[in-house]
Amino acid sequence: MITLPVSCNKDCGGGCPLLAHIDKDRLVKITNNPFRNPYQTGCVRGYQMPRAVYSKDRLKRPLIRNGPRGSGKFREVLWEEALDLVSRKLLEAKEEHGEGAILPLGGSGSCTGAVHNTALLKDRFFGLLGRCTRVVGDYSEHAVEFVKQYLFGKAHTGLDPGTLQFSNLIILWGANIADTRFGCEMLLRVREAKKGGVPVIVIDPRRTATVSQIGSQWIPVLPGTDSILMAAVLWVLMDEELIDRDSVKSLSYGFDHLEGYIKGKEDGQPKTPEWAEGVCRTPKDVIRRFAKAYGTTKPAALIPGLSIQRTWGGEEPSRMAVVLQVATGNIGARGGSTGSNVLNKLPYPKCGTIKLKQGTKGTPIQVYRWPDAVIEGKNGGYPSDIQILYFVGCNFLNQGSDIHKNIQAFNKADFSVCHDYFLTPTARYCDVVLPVTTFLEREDIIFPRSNHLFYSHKVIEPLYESRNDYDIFCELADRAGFLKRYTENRTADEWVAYLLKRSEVEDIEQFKKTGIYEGKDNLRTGLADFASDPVEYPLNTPSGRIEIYSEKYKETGFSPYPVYRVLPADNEFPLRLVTPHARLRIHSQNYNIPWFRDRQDDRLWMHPIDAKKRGIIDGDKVIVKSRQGSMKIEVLVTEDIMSGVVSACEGVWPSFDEDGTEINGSVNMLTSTDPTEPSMGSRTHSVLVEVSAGAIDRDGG
Ligand SMILES: Nc1nc2c(c(=O)[nH]1)N[C@H]1C(S)=C(S)[C@@H](COP(=O)(O)OP(=O)(O)OC[C@H]3O[C@@H](n4cnc5c(=O)[nH]c(N)nc54)[C@H](O)[C@@H]3O)O[C@H]1N2
Ligand SMILES: Nc1nc2c(c(=O)[nH]1)N[C@H]1C(S)=C(S)[C@@H](COP(=O)(O)OP(=O)(O)OC[C@H]3O[C@@H](n4cnc5c(=O)[nH]c(N)nc54)[C@H](O)[C@@H]3O)O[C@H]1N2
Ligand SMILES: [Mo]
Repeated sequence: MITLPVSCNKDCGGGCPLLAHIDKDRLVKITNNPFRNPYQTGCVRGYQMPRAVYSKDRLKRPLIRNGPRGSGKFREVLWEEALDLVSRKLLEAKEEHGEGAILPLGGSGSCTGAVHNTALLKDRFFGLLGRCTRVVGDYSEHAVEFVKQYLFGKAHTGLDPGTLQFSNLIILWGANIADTRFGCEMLLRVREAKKGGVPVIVIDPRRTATVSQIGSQWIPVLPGTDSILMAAVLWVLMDEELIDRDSVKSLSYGFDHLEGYIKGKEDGQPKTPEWAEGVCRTPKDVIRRFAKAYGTTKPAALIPGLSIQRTWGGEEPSRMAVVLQVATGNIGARGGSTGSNVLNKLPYPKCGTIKLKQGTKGTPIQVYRWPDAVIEGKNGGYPSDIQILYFVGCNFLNQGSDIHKNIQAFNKADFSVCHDYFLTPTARYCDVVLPVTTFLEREDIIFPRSNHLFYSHKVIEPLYESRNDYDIFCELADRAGFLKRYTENRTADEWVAYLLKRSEVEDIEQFKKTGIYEGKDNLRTGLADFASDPVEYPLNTPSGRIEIYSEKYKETGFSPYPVYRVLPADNEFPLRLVTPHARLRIHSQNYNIPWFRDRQDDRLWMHPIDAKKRGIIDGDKVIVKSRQGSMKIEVLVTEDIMSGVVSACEGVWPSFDEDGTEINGSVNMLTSTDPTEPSMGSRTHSVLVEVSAGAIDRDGG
């Protein structure tokens, strides 16, 4: 048995330091890396990765479709045939069709590596090829990244999780870190703080694993109404004179505008806890107690999840959370936070990645609207008529909002290609599917969400005929005549060696042996310099301070300071659906592997009051409908969710019965590609639905 350090090159944001155990060229298990610090633990998705690697469903050879789209009928072909076809189609599109005829999508499949990074490799290839439609934005954090530039300019807003040992209060606002991780240290750091007597508060429509595992306080809030709850917290802070006026004055610009709004000077409505309770359903006394504790306990780390901004109007809580940290004097303080995206990384140890050679030009489309851009094209006001869809490391048929629309987009395109290691719902609709390696079949340097680099060894040879994305793009670049520009004469392994040599890692052998390189300071707080001396270290905003009021933001057509904005109710669809991330999946990954599927709770959570009203009992199969579509799903009746809200995890692969009804509970049947504005980000947690017992399939009746 030999052991080698590895690290998940996956999109859950963990990137944990792990150890692969190999016996006779076979990967037998994965455990924690013994050289890690005690807070850096992996999770079941990493430990159980051998189940994905050796799954019987792994794609073995390239596939070319020979049945209707989506039928799953393909013939296995030799690499030469598949690559020649893909290359011919790309070059034809380039010559015969207009600018933007090719739409490259994806990148989250492997996204933490320096070389085997599906975002970087894809962009490098298509930048050199040309004729592509430029895509901007992302599904994860677009609204918060959008507002951040107005609030802070370019500053980093992350924190090193070790700084939580200095917090006296931790607020997880729509963040379910027991399941979604937010870096491999966050959970144990928060748990340790709680054990040491620090209160941890979770604000979520569901009583999540984070609440039960950490033993924290649960404050329920209706989804998409966080801006209301935040406004009421500000009202109490003002009313109780708990605003840190020094912090407000030295660090921010325009607080007075917001203060007028909170007090009701603009619209005659003071944003009191009584008012807030009517909309966000958090009890007024809870709001008051929470605000007082928050205003009197320093330092307080407000850690917002990304969920609060994947909502309609999600820009507002993303701005208001920062105001809360300014108002309570927690910006830049060790043990505090900026109140903004904690995944917005602080600088890494110096180490390069494979880079873009040439960017794609032209008017961009927003990724959230990709199917609309394909279906509507220039006639619909989009910049191009798209002929070719090219997916690398994503499952957007499933993960993009509105599956019906995504299928329509596939049917509109002339040709579609996918690189993956499974025949995902996206791959099933493609014309050509190219089998790729997993991270365990190649060397890479991994960037986790902390001041570390991890080394991830190749622990087994590529299975079957799978190839690295890098090598696939090399073949296509060769056929298109720009191989040297793509590779700069380096193989993938030579790239890893080249980047390491130029990195700050001095003892490369040691790094490969332990798998862990630690940067100099692991107790950094975003905006610490600025907060310590805002004159010496101003932000690059017009005022040099945090812009609570922004003239530039006003140009978007929305309020220059944060206000509450809530999706209007719809009587036909009275329930609010949230679609959180599943503990045992990374989005849609692992759904096809029985071990994970059997252990993942993929039921629709529903409160007993809502169930009773509809004659639904625990275990029933029900129909969930929205304006976009419908799906069938089993119900879990539970008090762990607020009444008026239902929840089902994203990432389930769809399957349809003879009538065309989706029967697995694949939530993007219900979501819409109408984005939140002005950022144009996703709003997958703002879905209005109705649930009916119409399809009840009860034993004996
Ligand atoms: N296991 C696992 N971990 C992951 C991922 C994964 O797929 N699986 N994906 C990774 C990626 S790419 C991302 S972007 C992040 C996503 O990170 P998040 O967006 O933070 O994760 P979610 O699970 O969508 O939501 C977190 C919690 O917010 C609650 N919530 C939903 N809507 C609202 C709301 O309007 N207000 C409040 N206060 N709470 C709300 C949900 O009930 C849920 O418990 O997770 C990363 N980590
Ligand atoms: N309703 C709803 N929908 C959502 C969300 C939500 O909260 N609710 N969350 C959204 C968010 S935040 C995100 S980030 C997106 C994610 O959406 P996707 O990016 O589509 O996520 P995955 O399902 O993880 O798809 C990644 C694919 O890449 C493949 N893969 C893994 N490694 C490699 C590799 O090295 N090379 C190649 N070529 N392929 C590889 C995997 O097998 C998998 O099929 O989903 C979004 N969709
Ligand atoms: Mo994401």
